[in-house]
Amino acid sequence: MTQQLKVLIVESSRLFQTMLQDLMVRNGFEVITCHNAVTALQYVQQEDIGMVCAAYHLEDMDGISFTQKLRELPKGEQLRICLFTSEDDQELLKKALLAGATDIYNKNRFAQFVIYVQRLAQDCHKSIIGHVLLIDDSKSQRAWMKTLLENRGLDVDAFDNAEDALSAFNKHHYDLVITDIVLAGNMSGINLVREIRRTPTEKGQTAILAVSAYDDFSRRLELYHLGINDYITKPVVIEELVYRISNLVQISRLFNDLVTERKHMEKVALLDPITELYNRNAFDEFAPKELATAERGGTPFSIAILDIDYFKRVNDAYGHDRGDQVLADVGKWLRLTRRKGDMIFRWGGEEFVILMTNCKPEKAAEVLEKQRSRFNSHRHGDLLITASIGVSGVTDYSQPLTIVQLFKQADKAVYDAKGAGRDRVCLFQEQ
Ligand code: GH3
Ligand code: MG
Ligand code: MG
Repeated sequence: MTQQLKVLIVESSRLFQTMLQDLMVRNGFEVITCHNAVTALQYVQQEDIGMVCAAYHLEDMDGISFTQKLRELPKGEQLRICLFTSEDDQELLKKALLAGATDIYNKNRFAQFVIYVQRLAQDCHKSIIGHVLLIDDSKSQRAWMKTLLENRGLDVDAFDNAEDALSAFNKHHYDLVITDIVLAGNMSGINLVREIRRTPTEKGQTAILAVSAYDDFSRRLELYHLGINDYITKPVVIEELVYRISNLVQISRLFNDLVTERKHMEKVALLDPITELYNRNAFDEFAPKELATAERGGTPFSIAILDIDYFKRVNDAYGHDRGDQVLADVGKWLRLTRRKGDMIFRWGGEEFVILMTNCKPEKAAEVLEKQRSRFNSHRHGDLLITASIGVSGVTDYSQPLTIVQLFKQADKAVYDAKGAGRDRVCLFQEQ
């Protein structure tokens, strides 16, 4: 997976050479052709060849010796070597692979090779989307790596020291951190990894690829222990590096998508779609905590239940959709008129719950009475809607109540308000 893969075709059959050449050019690769192994070996040394496609039987050498000679060249290790034969000889196949051939193809099943080349082309020309933080104190290495990554489509911020990189890390979102281990400045790559993993937010999970010139086993283990995702030794094999980076960036982006999705799901699970207020799940989640906080701080805490009067009639007279619109309107109205810090929930049906922290029940009733009179003068389209409200609360925690007990008290007060003629606020009274 280099920027522009240069392919050397070594084949004495003119027909097969043309077939291979056409295939490569169609898939966007640059091609050089020759007829024999000796010329091919010279080309590999002079040109920046990434892949060799050669006939198994060449006029001056067989495929196994040719492969071995290719692998012995300075950049031979990184070559893709594909050999072609017309024979289905398993022994020969095994020998070629042992000699270092990447793969061996049968000329009579050329379609298989076509598929391979198409895949390779997809990989080579695919750009990777992502933001990378690169730290390397060698100027030439840094520039080389930055160019390589940018050529693949990545956005790269490069630094020569961990301190500056860390401040960039805290400011921006990165899909991947690639860090050298020995760095300029006072902070090593190991410390940088440690600092990143210490970050308490999701940022702390950012993928990290460590690069080191010294492949020390215990240091590598320590880095994995600290939480790096991958490790690579210098000098790097470009293809391998790009594959690893591509994998890490893709996994990281998938992970981020998952986190976003999970947050969205959590939000959806706690919200009522009609009124966009918190729902009953949210009440179960937050209300006990709010009460516990009030109890710890010794501050008063009130709970109110608002139940729309004769709501069934709205549905009966105007239809369910209109009923939903009224509910949405009431939700919006409650959100707009609440005291700062009040939490509002749609409990279900036409019932709403309001949690009023730092508010005595008598005060809550007074506030809600004002709200109720304004609520009645607020027209929901051409409809006049009224509501009955029950309030309860605690000021003294010598005999603490649970949120369920408080809710039952407020519900009893709603019942009293309904009994007394509706359209009013009732404070819970012990019988
Ligand atoms: P009351 O004054 O005694 O509270 O009378 P009410 O009609 O408001 O109370 P009741 O409990 O008899 O009826 C509540 C109605 O609320 C019945 C149901 O059709 C309606 N309702 C519950 N949930 C929804 C909803 O999500 N959308 C609509 N449109 N109506 C709902
Ligand atoms: Mg009701
Ligand atoms: Mg009702």
